[in-house]
Amino acid sequence: MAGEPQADCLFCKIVAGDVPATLVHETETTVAFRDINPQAPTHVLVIPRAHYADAAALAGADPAVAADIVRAAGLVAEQEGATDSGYRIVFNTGAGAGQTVFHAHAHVLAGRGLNWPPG
Ligand code: DGP
Repeated sequence: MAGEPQADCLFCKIVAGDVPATLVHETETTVAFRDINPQAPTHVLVIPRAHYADAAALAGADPAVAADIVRAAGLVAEQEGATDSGYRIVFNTGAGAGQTVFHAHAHVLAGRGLNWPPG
């Protein structure tokens, strides 16, 4: 069923506490933890507790939780001291765009210059 935990999903296992992660922020609907392969001094992933394959699927099924993700990303950036310097929120969507984990997640990147356009 939509939103239900998936046995083979890495991020569902992190939500359940079955795979360790460095948590930096939690709400009733979201969990944020440090990326295992950081691409910037701050690189945090914000995910919904519920399982959706990507951000668009999440927003279609539960727009309030999609908004919770963006709100949590902003709070993480504030916690990391990145509000004034700026930060980037990225949702890689689809394998062709670099998505490798098919549980919706926002990357929060900060702490260095962020070029545009991205690679
Ligand atoms: P994406 O490529 O957009 O699907 O991002 C997936 C991210 O997940 C990638 O930047 C690396 C991160 N990642 C993969 N496995 C783990 C893990 O076991 N723990 C943590 N903390 N991050 C992981």
